[in-house]
Amino acid sequence: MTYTAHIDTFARDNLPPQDQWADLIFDLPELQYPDKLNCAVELLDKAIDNGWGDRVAILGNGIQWTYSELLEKVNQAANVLTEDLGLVSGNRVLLRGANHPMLAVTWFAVIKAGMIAVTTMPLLRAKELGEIIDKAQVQVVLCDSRFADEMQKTESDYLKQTLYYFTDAADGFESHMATKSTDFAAVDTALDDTCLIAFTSGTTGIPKATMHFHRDVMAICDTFPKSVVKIQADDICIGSPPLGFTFGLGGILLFPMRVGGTSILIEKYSPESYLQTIADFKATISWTAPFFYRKMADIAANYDLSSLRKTISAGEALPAATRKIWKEATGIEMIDGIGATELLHIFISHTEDEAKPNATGKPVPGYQAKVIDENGNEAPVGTVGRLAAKGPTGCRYLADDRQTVYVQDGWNITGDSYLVDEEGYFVYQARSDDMIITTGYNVAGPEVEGALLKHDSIAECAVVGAPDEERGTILKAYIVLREGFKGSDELVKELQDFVKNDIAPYKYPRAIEFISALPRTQTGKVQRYVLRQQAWQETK
Ligand code: 3UK
Repeated sequence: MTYTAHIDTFARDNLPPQDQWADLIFDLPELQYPDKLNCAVELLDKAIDNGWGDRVAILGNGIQWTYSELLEKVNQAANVLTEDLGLVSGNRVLLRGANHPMLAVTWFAVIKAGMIAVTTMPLLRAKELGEIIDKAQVQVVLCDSRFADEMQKTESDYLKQTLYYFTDAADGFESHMATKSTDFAAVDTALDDTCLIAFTSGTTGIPKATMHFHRDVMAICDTFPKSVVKIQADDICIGSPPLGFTFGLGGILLFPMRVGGTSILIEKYSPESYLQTIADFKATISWTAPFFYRKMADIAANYDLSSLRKTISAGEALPAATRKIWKEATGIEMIDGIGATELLHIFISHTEDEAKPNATGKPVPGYQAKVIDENGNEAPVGTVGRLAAKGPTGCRYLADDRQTVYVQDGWNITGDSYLVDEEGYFVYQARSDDMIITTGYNVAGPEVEGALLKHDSIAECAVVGAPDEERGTILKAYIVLREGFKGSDELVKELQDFVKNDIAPYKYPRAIEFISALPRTQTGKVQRYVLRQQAWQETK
């Protein structure tokens, strides 16, 4: 660690000590990057050098920009940051907005200017925004004016200025941009200068900020999407996750841009509008969460999805039943992959040919993974333990004691319980905190959910441990029914018998409650702790 382009050294000063990092592996030829590397230049300026200037880079919300057009806007925005806002390399700029081509402009501008993009979820409230700004010591916010309310309520001593886009006000971001040159000389950052601070969607405590280098951004573009998805120059990517969630950032924006493809950025989708957008823009690769595919499977037949060739599911485990109905509805074998904010993107997955129901797959080329027991030793085949992974990207929390919880012995410990089967596939069990101990057995809620989801009546469900006077803890299923079904004692009995027929009988849910929707995080994950709390309160 010698060269840095950062004038403001905050990020470098707050990296965890290097002996607390995960081991980094760069043995693939495609992961050899020069010491000076700016990922915005690699993804945008180099696209023009590659002759892709006239190809469509970004579509959506009534906009269609070629790579050349996008570059000009990015350069203008970068000039605003340095000339009008007086920012210098290494400063942090928080980006707040819905998925939209303009959000991509701000992302590239900040990074091209050697600053650090702090990406956020659009639904965050003032309190959460304040915590993020304090933690990353953010100087400037670029905000979609439609999300101004909570921004204006946000307090922090670090924040110097907020600039809004999509506003008629004379000092809006676009009016600044309009006065600027369409040329901008990128800052020559080091490959290990931080360019992105992404907050985890953790449910408790102060949010954790993960720091990612220019090299990390390139590494995720050059591994999973190339070797597993096999993304190509004519691919058009669609996805629902916000760009504030690295699943969306990579899949919808960075991966297509790495190969000269097209990104569709639209702010909000229903299952219907997502399918319609695939048809309208002839999208070829889709990135979203398992429950969203499940909802779409029911209505997919009504849309022309002939352009679609790859569908990627991540964020939560993909139940076998969802894989099956999606394939029946579209003919496409789903690609499941586990990723994490700490590792930036997906590190275990499989190609369509290698798909195996209920298995996440094998380490993505460039990554290594294993399952370990309580002592940190590799667990025998078929034995549940903790997932450990490493590769070209890895966890670096900004000034956070929890670094030594996530990284142990050079491995990233994701907090997931997994097993490796006889064929070397990694099979997800549960978040380690969500394993349920009932009458002496260890049960993974998702296995029971997987059994329930095979029943026609169920739209989605979650299984948690609930208190029981006699048995200590029992399994309780919270179930959302498909349209046309009604909860009843008979259906409860039918579902319980259905599960007992599919998996070991002790895993059946002794309690079942029908609810209208599952509580979810903004990244689409079921909030099992909310249901757990609910179950405990109900029995009090
Ligand atoms: C869970 C999965 C089973 C798992 C993410 C793709 O989800 C992402 O990042 P987060 O930091 O959460 C990480 C945790 O989510 N998970 C994700 N994918 C799967 N569990 N099967 C899966 N396929 O508990 C993991 O530890 O929000 C996903 C790309 C980038 C991401 N940041």
